[in-house]
Amino acid sequence: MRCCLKNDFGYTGPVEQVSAVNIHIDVPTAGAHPDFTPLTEEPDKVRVKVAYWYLSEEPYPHLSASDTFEAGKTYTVRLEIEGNQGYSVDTKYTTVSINGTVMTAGTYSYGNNFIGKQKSFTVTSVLLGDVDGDGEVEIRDATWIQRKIAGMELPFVFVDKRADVDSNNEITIMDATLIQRRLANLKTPYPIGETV
Ligand SMILES: [Ca+2]
Ligand SMILES: [Ca+2]
Repeated sequence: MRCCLKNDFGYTGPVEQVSAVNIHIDVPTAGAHPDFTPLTEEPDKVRVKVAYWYLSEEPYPHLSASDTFEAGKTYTVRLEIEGNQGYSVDTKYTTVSINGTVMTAGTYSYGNNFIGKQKSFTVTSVLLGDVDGDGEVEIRDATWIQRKIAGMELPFVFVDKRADVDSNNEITIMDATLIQRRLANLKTPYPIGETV
């Protein structure tokens, strides 16, 4: 849809109303740093910035890029979405999704070609190697990784953080092997069976 709005940059040509903005931001996990560089699927149309991250409890301290998330705490990110030249965003006609979920709430600010959205995340701790999340590390957990790699359906939500035993951000056969080694009482350099 095109109209002739004047946007914030003094641009008076045709302006396309952006109907959907899809944002991807790293979900906070214990020990990880806040993501200050969210990605958008519409980089030609909009820019997305993190205004700030804060801990959602008094006195609501802001986080810096070097801070790490703690398990059991809730954190909130505030995002700013602005249209590039020739494009406009508005809460009236722009749908904002974060990590695939449409944000029906969380609008904290809006204006001429500007939307502010916030989203809270609670950081949960996990037992490293407990792939199925039943509270124990067993040989079955190694099997689940093998099945996952083989592309098979699993009867639970696969959480990478539980299964990525060597923390290389990939789920590989090595992660399954490390669990097997640990269960055979062989030493591994990773805290398998511990809360991370
Ligand atoms: Ca398990
Ligand atoms: Ca891994």
